[in-house]
Parts: sequence; C-alpha cells; structure tokens
Amino acid sequence: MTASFRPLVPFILRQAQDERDLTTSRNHLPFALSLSKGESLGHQGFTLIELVVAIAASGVLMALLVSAFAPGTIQSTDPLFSLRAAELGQSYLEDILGRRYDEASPPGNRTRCGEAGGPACVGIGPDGEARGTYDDADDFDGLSEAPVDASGAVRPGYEAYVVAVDVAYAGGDLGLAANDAKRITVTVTDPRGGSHVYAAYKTNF
Ligand SMILES: [Ca+2]
Ligand SMILES: [Ca+2]
Repeated sequence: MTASFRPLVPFILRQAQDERDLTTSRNHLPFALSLSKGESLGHQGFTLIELVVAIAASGVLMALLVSAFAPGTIQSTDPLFSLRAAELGQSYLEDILGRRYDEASPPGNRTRCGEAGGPACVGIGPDGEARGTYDDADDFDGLSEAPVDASGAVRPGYEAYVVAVDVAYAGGDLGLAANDAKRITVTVTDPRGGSHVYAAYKTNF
C-alpha cells in the first residue's frame, strides 16, 4: 500500500513548489504586467479612459495657449519693420536733399532759379534722366522701387520693402512763395503692408 502512494508525493510537492514560484514571480512582476493578471487598477494608476481624457484636455489647453501667444509673436516683429522703414526713409531723404533744388539750379545751388536775373525753374519731375542719373530733388517725384543702395543694387534684406517718393511745391507750409520750397514725402511699405511716411522740405536757397 505504501508503495502505491509513493509516486504521488513528488508530484504534489512539485505542484506546491510551482504555485509558490508563480506567486513569488507575480509579486515581483512590473506594474504593466501585473495588470494583465486582472488585478484592480483603482489604487495603482489611471484607467485608459482617464488617460485618453487627460490627453484630450491637454491638447485643448495647448491649442488655447498657442492661440493666445501667437498674436504677440507676430506683433513682436513690428518694431523691426518700423526700424528698417525708418532707416530707409532717412536714407532716401538724405539722398534727395543732397541734390540741387531744380534742374536749372547750378551745382552747389549758388544761383536760385526763378529769381531776377537767374534761370527759370524747370519744374517737378525727371528731366529725361534715368533712375541712376537723377541730379535734382524733384527728379524723384513718382519714384516707386525696391530700396536700392548707392550703386543701384537692391539692398540685401530689404527686398520685400517698397519705397515711393512724392515731390511737390509747398512753400506755403513754411510761409514762403509756393515755388521756393518743395515737400519731399517718402513712403515706405513694409513686408506686411504697413505704411511708414517721412517728409522733409528743400528750399530754393
Ligand atoms: Ca534732373
Ligand atoms: Ca527735375
């Protein structure tokens, strides 16, 4: 009788050992693997639905933050446009003011056109010259171009700007005869379409 039970003892012992191994291994499994055993999630983390809801809420919050800060990012470039427009306006005004008053004014403006004994003033506009050979202030009237440097080349970094020039008699603004002063107006349009206007007077002295 004893001999008939002997083969079962090692099996029972081995089975008991396997169960202890399984229990021990399960207790040391990583969290993710423990979930596969159907253990409760209530006290160990978030459910899948909770994670999906949290991700969706984060996406909405991020979209709101981006939309809130984006206008400020665009507006922060405005000072740069204004600064470059001012540089262009000043540069063009200095260039134009450095020319003689009228086509009939001799170099150095030593004689006034239109005065007694002097040549008659020619008037507003180019006198048959091309852009590169303008020699008096009103030759620039009606000009509209991408900003160029002294050599006539478009200024690097300013390709998207447009400079327009208007020259008109405006002696009355200064209490002079109308033909004794010209108002030079330089309008710079920046890449976003913003308009920057600068003006100066050149007198017939
Ligand atoms: Ca001229
Ligand atoms: Ca002229």
